[in-house]
Amino acid sequence: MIPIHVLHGPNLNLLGRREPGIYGTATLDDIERDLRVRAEGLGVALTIRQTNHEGELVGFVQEAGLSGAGILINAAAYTHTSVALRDAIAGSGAVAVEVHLSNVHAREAFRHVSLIAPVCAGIVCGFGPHSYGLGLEALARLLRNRLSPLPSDASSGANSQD
Ligand code: CA2
Repeated sequence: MIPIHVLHGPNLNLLGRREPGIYGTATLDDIERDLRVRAEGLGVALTIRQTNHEGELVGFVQEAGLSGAGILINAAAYTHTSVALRDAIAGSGAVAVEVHLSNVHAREAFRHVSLIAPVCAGIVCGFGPHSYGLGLEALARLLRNRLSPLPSDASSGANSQD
């Protein structure tokens, strides 16, 4: 099984209960259910965590790195503010994929900047809860390819198996 830690940042515990106009009606439990079904098909072992605290999120990233897991992260507001989180991802050695429910680039200018994007393998945003599923599939593929690269990938350094 491929280990992946799904990390949700601040206020995402309110998902589905407030601001449905922006973030939809799905709750974190709904997202977890969908991810667990997908994970089974992908051969992924999931650990899922949410916190409202920056330091705790940094700790979750460190734990994922130390355990050799990949990271699927919606850092919420810390995406745009946290150098500590960026340093944690960079230092963890983990392959990370950034996800967002909303299309952050279609929103306020301060959401256009992600401090963690440069240390993530890729970003999925704008597809609501489906962003997580897409991110999980992409991350699982990257990690599987890392564990057993196709011969054609050996010299190219490419991530894709397509
Ligand atoms: O679109 C996303 O997934 C965001 O990461 C959500 C963050 C926001 O700061 C990012 O710019 C984009 C906000 C999460 C707050 O979630 C709430 C859910 C329901 C009610 C209130 C907040």
